[in-house]
Amino acid sequence: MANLNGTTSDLRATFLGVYSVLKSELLNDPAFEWTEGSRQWVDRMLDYNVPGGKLNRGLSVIDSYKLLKEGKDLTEDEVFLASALGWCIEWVEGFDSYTWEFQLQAYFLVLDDIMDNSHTRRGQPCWFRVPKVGMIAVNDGIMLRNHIPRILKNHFRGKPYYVDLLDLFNEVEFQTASGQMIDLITTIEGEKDLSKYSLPLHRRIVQYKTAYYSFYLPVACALLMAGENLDNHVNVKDVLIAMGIYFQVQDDYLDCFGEPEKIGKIGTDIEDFKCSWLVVKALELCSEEQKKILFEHYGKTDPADVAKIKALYNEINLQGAFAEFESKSYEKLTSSIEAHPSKAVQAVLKSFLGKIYKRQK
Ligand code: DMA
Ligand code: MG
Ligand code: MG
Ligand code: MG
Repeated sequence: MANLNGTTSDLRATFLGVYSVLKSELLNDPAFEWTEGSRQWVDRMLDYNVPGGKLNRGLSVIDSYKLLKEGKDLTEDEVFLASALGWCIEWVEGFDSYTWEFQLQAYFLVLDDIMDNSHTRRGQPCWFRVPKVGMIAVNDGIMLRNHIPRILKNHFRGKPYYVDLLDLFNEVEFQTASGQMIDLITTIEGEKDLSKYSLPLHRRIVQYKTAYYSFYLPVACALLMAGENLDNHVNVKDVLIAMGIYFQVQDDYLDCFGEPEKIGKIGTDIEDFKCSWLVVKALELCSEEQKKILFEHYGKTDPADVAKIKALYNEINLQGAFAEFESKSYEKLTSSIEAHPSKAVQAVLKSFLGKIYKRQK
């Protein structure tokens, strides 16, 4: 392995090298009698859904770990392990070739796209839309989920923090699945009722479906590797949750106002009757007349209905409301970060915030 403590591009190369190692271990997992066909299927499924792109996400475990070690050079072994954890999160999140994102879990995303009836992800068809894949994608999602504990077992079984690591992934997965559940059951056909949508409900959904996962998980992994007890870092967790909520508001905003070429996906929130930040904010800003339009056209698949909603969003200047939310969130997050006693932890949190502030993708 090249200079492990060198530049970002060295790190990226190392990180990709670790992916190859992990993949080849999974494709030769002794718990299964592999055939040519089954090995090829998993190989292609992994390459389609897991890596690609900027890799900021998984790299953030290495970055965070390094910052926690206050810049001390990492050993080859430490870099490998931090990368392996980074990849577990990618497995969990998937990697968006165009976005920085943590599209939570390759596995959550493969399933999310089925449930949200989405068309594209990372500028290519969603995995379940690939010819011959279809609903096999459901089992592929389960497969991706099962790869995580296998990677952890292969590389962390002897570590003092192994149990905590397993527990962390389990907790966060439960929280994410619960968030996905409340995201989905608010949209049940025949029970669509915009009057139940509010900022507190939105906050609850996004905290669970996105925040634990995308922000708390990588930092918590780095903290465990650094020998820390997570119970002593509740304030770090709180800041990361707040950041995750801000991140999902951006995702909601980009679903409607982002450029599909940049975000790599075409929004479906209006059609899906999602409790998006945009519709919640619109309900707050609308006149009684405008509310009628919202109630009549939100959650319909006809492009004419969608266009009415988008025109209304423009009329009430939702873009302006979002810009205001964005700068306020940035200020609040910055001051809670600066209140943290450890400079190393501050650096981890600031690097996360810097990566997402005003993101276009
Ligand atoms: C993201 O919700 C949450 C999970 C757990 C995938 P989403 O459906 O808004 O994500 P996306 O916009 O990427 O489909
Ligand atoms: Mg989705
Ligand atoms: Mg979804
Ligand atoms: Mg979205």
